[in-house]
Amino acid sequence: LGLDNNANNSNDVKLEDESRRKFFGKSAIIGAGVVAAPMTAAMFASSAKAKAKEAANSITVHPGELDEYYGFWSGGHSGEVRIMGLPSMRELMRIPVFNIDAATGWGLTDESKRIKGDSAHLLAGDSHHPHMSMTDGRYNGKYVFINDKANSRVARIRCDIMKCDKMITVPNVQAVHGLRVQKAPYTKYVVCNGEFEIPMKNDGKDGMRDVSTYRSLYNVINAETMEMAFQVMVDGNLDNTDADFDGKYFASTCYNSEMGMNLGDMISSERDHVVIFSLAACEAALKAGKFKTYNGNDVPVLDGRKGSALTRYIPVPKSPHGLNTSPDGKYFVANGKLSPTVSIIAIDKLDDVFSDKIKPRDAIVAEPELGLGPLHTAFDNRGNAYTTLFLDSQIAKWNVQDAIDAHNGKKVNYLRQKLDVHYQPGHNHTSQGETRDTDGKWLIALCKFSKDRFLPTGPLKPENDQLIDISGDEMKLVHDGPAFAEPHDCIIVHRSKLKPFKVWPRDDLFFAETHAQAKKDGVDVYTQNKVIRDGKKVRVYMTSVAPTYGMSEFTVKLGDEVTVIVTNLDMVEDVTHGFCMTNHGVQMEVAPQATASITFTANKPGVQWYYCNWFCHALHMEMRGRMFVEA
Ligand code: CUK
Ligand code: CUA
Repeated sequence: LGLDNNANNSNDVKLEDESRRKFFGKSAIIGAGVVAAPMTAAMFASSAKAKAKEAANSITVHPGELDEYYGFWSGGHSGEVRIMGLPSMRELMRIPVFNIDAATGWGLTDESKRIKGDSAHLLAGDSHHPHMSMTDGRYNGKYVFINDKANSRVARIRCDIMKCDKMITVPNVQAVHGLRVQKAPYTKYVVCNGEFEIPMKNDGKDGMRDVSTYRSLYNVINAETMEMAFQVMVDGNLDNTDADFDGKYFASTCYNSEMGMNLGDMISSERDHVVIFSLAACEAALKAGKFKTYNGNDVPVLDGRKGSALTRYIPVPKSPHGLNTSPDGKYFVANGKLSPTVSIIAIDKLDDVFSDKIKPRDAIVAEPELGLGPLHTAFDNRGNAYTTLFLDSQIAKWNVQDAIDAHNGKKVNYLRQKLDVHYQPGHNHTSQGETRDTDGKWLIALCKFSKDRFLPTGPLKPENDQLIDISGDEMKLVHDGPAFAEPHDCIIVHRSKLKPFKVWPRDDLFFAETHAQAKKDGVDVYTQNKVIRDGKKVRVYMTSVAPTYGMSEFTVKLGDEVTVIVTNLDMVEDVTHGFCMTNHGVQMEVAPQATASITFTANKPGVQWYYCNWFCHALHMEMRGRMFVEA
């Protein structure tokens, strides 16, 4: 969506109003194809500083105090997920998922490679949409799911340990984008969109240039086993998705119903659509065996193309983007992107759409005009919606019922306020806003550009995650938060929903396979320090108690495949040790009561020191030992 990357390419700090005017003067031209609304001076008249002072909600979290909310932020093409504290906006932790991480050893340790499975060799990823499992439309604190657009993967984070514990590569599709969870009665399924169209038989043989063989699939994953449940073939591609609060319907936006292969073709028709999926119809088709399989895997693929009983296609203005369910469970809101509108779909009309009593378009109860480039919408608990306007760099606050009344001819202004944000917001999210517990306190705008908002950091600049107080009648911008590439989406979860462990349970499944290997080797990891030779493979079991490893030296032969298994016996919260083998690119974290292992080839002769790389004790520097590598 980089429609205006070159505007205002200057390090000069300008008066906010002046630089905004320049910026919009240009973007109104570059954003051609969109109806340009003139920006009035009044729209820019706000003084952010004064507004922040009047804010009702305090963002101050004094030293020693804890935040009220956990935020789960996606990390975009950094491949990770971040945990934020709100309202302080302090970054509390990073959860490496689709990337590799030197501090924790994610992607390097045997445990993380097992979790990554068939994609363990991939070092990069692009995480977009973090969403927590729910029970009856409320966060249940169990899992956070996240997609990898770059490598068509979906991962799960266990919220008790705040680590990724499952990962799956979705077959038959390319680029898994929009992701949500089933909200009710509970998260049985994780749903996600296949974005890029590909031939169903994508084997590089004949026909890969024949677009008529290209398809996109809707992907339904069992949340507990993290295995594919089924897929649904659709017409057009798929972008973003969301679920209702009844456990009946899912909805996805499609921006390329043309199946165009270049920009011009993708935006050629005036309308694209929202696909509605009936879960009951899909499950019935699955039960009746009405599916096919492709590419040698056994994932059932249902046919949900136009005319099927599984889906309905609701025409909307071309190239919609975000899809958001209002927390009262009444509406799906499809965000216009190229159209200055959002399309409000009444969920209680969908039964009639499926039984063909009404036409798909008749489910749309309003299409309010909000501004330029609507991408995503969030909701409070007072019937208001907050839509990001990418091109206008604003949040439009509007009232859903008023928009419907206006659509029906009533003289009412549904727009409540437009707030400048800095700049180009993508996703936004309200506190608990995708659940029945939406509380109308905070709104986050994830701005794609920061430009002049922070000290300049060279040509590459951070993004800007802005915190907005929405508790009063007026939105108030209260905090600018620089963020490294690239939070797409976030959720804000009340801290009462989460009960993370303080130390690892010794029988945790995360390292169960490592413990099973130890058992086979006859080693008790909690009491023994032992070297097991198995041909050219050597397994080195050692304990750690600050500030020593249970083993201060071991010997291997040049070329041996060495696995070091460390079990941290420290019980004290936060006394994490590490293991680093110098000269081998080997590093990992071993938190209290955990077992962690890492495998490498001993390809350097002589003395190689290993040491603890997580600061643990006054004698942390002394926590080391020697590996003798015999040539
Ligand atoms: S997408 Cu990035 S701004 Cu992947 Cu949810 Cu809309
Ligand atoms: Cu153990 Cu540092």
